[in-house]
Amino acid sequence: MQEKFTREELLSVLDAAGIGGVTDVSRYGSGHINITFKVETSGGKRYILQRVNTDIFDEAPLKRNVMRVTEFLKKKGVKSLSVVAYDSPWRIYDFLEGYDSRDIAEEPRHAYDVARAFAKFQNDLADFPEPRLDDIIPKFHDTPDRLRQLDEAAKVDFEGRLAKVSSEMAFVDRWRPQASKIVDMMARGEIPERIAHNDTKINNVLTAPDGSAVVIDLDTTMPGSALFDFGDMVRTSSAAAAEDEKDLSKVYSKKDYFEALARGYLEGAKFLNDAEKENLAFAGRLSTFEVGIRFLADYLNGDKYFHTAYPEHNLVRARTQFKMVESMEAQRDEYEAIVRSLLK
Ligand code: ADP
Ligand code: GN1
Ligand code: MG
Repeated sequence: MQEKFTREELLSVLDAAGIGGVTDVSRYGSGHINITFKVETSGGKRYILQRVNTDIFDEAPLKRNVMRVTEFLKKKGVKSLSVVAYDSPWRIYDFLEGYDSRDIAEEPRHAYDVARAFAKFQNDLADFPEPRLDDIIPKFHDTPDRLRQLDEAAKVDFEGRLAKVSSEMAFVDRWRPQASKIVDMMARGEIPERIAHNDTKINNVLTAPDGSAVVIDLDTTMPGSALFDFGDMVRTSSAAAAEDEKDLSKVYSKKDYFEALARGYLEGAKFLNDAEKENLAFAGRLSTFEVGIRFLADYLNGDKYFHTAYPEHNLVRARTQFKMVESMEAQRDEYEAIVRSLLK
């Protein structure tokens, strides 16, 4: 996908949306998928300008879903992304002022706020009207299918990278038997399909010091499972280090942050059934494993999906994910006990 745009191109997109007096347009945030800019104007009003990743997203259904979700939330009086213009593949949102975006939780309170925000988001969308939202990326959280994609990528073996990942592939093989648990439970009807966010990483929610929060990055809001939403919160909001930390001794899942997440989520998500509640801690491990195999597959494919800053970036990310899974496995009994005690 085209990554570089001239100032003139960006200004003409803004101009077409009636935005003038632009004093600065610069790359912003650390999302891995779209190209995001912060726009400053002379009047002080700020915007987010985004170039949607059309290699990944089908533009028409994406726009339809995002417009439907934002309009539905607006009618309910729920603060959400406010769309200023959407002329695919470009879109402009009001800059959400007064909130912080972070890649890592710095105190348990941040994890608690994230979990409350996503639980509320799922509640707010529980009565979303027909027709069903489009499956923007089919099989997005189908972990066995993600394994199949990894096996395909191993055959691509871009620049002989497979030889460098034998210990990671061995880790994947040890984990394979557990990979289908959530999709199997969904197929059996034990876990319901819900409108989920599907990408609940910590930088997809903006929080304010008073605990208020706004859920953003609505591109994957579609039918899914509450468990993958909780799982990805554990992956990112209990992590002691960044997703791409090279020093694995710094990478682990923090128990007090997990406790804050589970508490916040269970306080907000009163709709969960028993099967969902029983699998919350497992979902943390599985979601983290799933993102790990996606990074590894992208590495073996030659870095075609996630934005990367250097050649080994996806491999570094895969390693941190697998280290996080190991850390959660080492604390498995404690994490299960935390959830049980919160449910009493
Ligand atoms: P990607 O799909 O690439 O992850 P996001 O929609 O998550 O893109 O945007 C990337 C980052 O930009 C977010 O993590 C957040 O920090 C920032 N951001 C996005 N939308 C807004 C907004 N309306 N106001 C303030 N910051 C925003
Ligand atoms: C991507 O778009 P972003 O950076 O918020 C990805 C998620 C991954 C995440 C890993 C549409 O999220 O699924 O879990 O990277 N989004 C998409 O950091 O694939
Ligand atoms: Mg994002």
